[in-house]
Amino acid sequence: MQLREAAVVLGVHYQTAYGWVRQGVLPARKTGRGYEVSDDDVAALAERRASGTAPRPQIRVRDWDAQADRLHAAIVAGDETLARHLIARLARGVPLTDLCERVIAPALARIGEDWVAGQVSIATEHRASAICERLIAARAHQPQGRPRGIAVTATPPGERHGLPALMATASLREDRWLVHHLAFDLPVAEVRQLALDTRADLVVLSATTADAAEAARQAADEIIASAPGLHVLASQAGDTLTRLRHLARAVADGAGPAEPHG
Ligand code: B12
Repeated sequence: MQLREAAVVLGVHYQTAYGWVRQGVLPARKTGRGYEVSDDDVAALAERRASGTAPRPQIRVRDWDAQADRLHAAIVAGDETLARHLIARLARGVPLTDLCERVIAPALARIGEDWVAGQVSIATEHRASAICERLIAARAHQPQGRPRGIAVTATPPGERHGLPALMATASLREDRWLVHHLAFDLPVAEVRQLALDTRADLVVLSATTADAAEAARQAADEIIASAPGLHVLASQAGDTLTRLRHLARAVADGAGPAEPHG
């Protein structure tokens, strides 16, 4: 249906529906006549609105770096309450994917630099990343309603950086995927079997280091060889959650990469 009709169905002004399209809340296809949206997506959004998980008004953050700086200071100090308040305030108007990508990941990257420079201890780094894990996990709810598809998230063997996989889970759930989050460092056969058992459409393997990216690529090849039809996305350096969602949607729309991405 056209976006104008969708706005009527959803009981909102056209500009509101248009805003949701811009923010990725309501998937749409640009046509010569404007935007076209699927009946299923409109129904799913109507259901989310009815169940109280409706999209919030978005706020424009002027200075993401300053937000990341504040979070960095809080997690280095181990001040979980302050970190929780910072994230809670932003989460009122910022999608979780943006919070992960633009605030939490940069704060963590800075901790990595601090650690290399000998300015923070390993214990401080662990405390900071554990705080971030709890902040994200508390918001990474499984949405209600018909999912876009089923995904399994994990890291390849040997990769103990679990936060990117958690962020992938949060971001895909925000995009209406049903996600089985397996955390980190799993044998490939286990990931593959769970994906088959849950009839998953997609396996996402997150990696932080170059070695782990290579392990993810190998794992992807292994899974695809033994379970044809299962799509696997393996992250590589510089990947983003926005790209992940884009690739995952291509899988859900049936135009997914036949080859492992990586
Ligand atoms: C926290 C942390 C840890 C924690 C992890 C805890 C946890 N629960 O995750 C612990 C303490 C376990 C750890 C261990 C180690 N770490 Co460490 N760690 C970090 C740190 C500070 C943050 C990692 C993080 O979460 N980053 C934020 C992530 C989310 O950002 P990102 O990688 O860009 O991910 C994005 C994309 O991948 C995307 N995404 C996610 N999934 C997917 C999937 C697909 C398909 C796509 C498209 C996109 C996508 O989403 C993310 C957000 O944008 C980094 C510093 C840094 N620069 O990141 C060092 C860092 C990664 N660690 C490093 C090192 C060296 C190690 C150790 C080897 C240290 C040691 N000597 O023991 C071990 C390795 C352990 C192992 N075998 O894996 C180095 C790696 C250097 C390198 N390039 O190889 C870094 C860069 C620190 C540094 N500056 O040197 N670490």
